[in-house]
Amino acid sequence: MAATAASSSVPLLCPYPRGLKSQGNQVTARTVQGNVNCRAKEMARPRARPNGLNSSSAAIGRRRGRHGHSPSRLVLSVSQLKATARTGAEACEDSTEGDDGEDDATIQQALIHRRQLLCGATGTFSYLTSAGFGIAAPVPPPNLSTKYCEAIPDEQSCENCCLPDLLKAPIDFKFEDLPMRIRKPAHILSKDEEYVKKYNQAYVLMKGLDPDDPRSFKAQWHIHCAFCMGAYFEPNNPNDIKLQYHYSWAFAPWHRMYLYFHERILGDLIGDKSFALPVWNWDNQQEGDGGNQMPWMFAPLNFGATPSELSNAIRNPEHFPPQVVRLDPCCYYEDMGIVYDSNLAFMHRAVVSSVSSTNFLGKPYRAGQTEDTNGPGSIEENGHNIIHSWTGSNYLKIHPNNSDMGTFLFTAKDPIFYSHHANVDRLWTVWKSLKIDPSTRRGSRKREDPTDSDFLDTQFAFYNHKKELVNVKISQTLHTDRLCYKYEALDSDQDWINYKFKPSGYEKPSPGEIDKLGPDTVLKKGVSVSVPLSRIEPTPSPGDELEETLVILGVQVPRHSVLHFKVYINLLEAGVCTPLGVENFVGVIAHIPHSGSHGKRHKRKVDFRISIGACVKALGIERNERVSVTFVPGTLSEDVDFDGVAVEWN
Ligand SMILES: [Cu+2]
Repeated sequence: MAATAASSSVPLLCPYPRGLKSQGNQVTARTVQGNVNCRAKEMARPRARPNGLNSSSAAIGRRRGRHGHSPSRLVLSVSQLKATARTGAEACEDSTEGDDGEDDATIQQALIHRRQLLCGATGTFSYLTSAGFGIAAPVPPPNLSTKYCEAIPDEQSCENCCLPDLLKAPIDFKFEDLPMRIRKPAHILSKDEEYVKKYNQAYVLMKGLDPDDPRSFKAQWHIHCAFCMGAYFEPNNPNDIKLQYHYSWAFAPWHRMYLYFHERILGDLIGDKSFALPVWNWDNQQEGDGGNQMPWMFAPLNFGATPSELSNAIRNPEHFPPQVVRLDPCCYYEDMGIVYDSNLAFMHRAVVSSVSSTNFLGKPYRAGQTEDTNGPGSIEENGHNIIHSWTGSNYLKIHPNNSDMGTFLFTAKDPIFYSHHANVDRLWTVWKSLKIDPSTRRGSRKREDPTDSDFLDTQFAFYNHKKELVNVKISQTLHTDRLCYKYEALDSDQDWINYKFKPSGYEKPSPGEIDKLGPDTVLKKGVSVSVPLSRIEPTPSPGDELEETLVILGVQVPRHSVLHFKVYINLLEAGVCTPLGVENFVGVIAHIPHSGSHGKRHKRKVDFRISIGACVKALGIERNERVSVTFVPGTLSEDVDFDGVAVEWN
């Protein structure tokens, strides 16, 4: 059944596209215009690594050997522990790096942390298995030298996503002294002529910059392309691992800082330090408000700008305003009441029903980890992915798979991307502010960012508005007020936060019916498939404070095509047009195509996670040992196998 995408799974590796100068091992990135012929020729890459960006990960990487396993992984020196033990609670003015000044207590904390990892203590055992090895470290920042970047072998364009290399040493990020910038809804700002003209002018100037300038629009979209498509090698790692900031806990903080620097560059170009990006709050279902439509400011004509620099030719014309966003990817409901209601139910499950950081932000991403061993959180897997696909065009053969917005490679070429991601970033702040906990039995668990030092000390690199290369630690990204921006409070959030699910009207399946289910584990377009799920609680604790998670094991996600399915508990009758507002609905899984995979295999095996505690509580089946799980596939270009289902308490 893999025939559909067979042509795109050919290991096409681009030679240096026209427009790139090869100088021995040095490759200088220059503009690549239009389509470039790709040939199946492997690109030469230097084996040498840049020096010492993160000595601890280098040392650990060496010990781990080629496959990431080594009996000596239990042995950590004190200096390595120091390097991985920072807790990241840094002051605004003091964002300096280094190992000095850390006391024994911190080291002790790291020792305890490591011991927990190795012993599988409650809540951290999944880290061990998800990383694929026992000892890890924070992901070091990329070295943006073109020597350590590889062209992306896209079938159509052979796009080179490498960023301009200004041969500058990175500086550490420091919080800036800026006015507090308020990011407001795009549909409201679309009526503000002064704002739209200013925003448009910022893109006129950005698009006018030389592509070798890291502030240029091309360089800006290449940032996303580089770190979603695997252009850069992880520094100090001998295993040819590519950096990937999607599918894990790195997703939200990396995109936050991507937007932060993008916004600062736009503001600097128009001389306005108070400039703030607009927020496309597609979660807003208030009828007639326009929040859940493509905002008008991104249309081709705007207040005399022809064409507007905020527009983009490659979008789905069937979704232009006044068409409303549809977050259920499986059914085209005729009744608009069901569309709005399903959108609210979807948002509730994605943001409110996910309580643990693992389920909301994603699984850990540590040094030496490949994209195959991590897992996305609901912040990425749900509205984020659905809106990407919904916005992109599915009409252009040369840009298939809902390009530009719906494909990893081209998505940031559309200015609407940054406004969409501002909403994703906003939802992270809303999630952290929520006091209600519908998912655990006790109902009092707080929503918190991970406190693991591998999360806090992971670093990213971006160019700032002065063309300086800046390394940022995740610990510096966690509070928007420290970054001098915030989001306007929106009433429409309450509609989905306080959403009440309704009974389906169907009888729950009997134990006998559940026992007869399975063993079919293939997702076929438009065909529901039900499997039994054994809910074994952890002992001795009865799981009162733990979040119950459905893990869909080993889903063989086709890299190059769209995959959408929705999931229901104890509702064997669930079908393509079963609304999301029934209390049996637990979540949606959506995948964005990932064209160009450096000749890797065509499918990526992923464990997906969905919080089911709130649904189980509402259905009153907390004590049932077996329940049914029904998968309802929507868009699928081919059949998708998965290994099975399991419950995890985290
Ligand atoms: Cu992204």
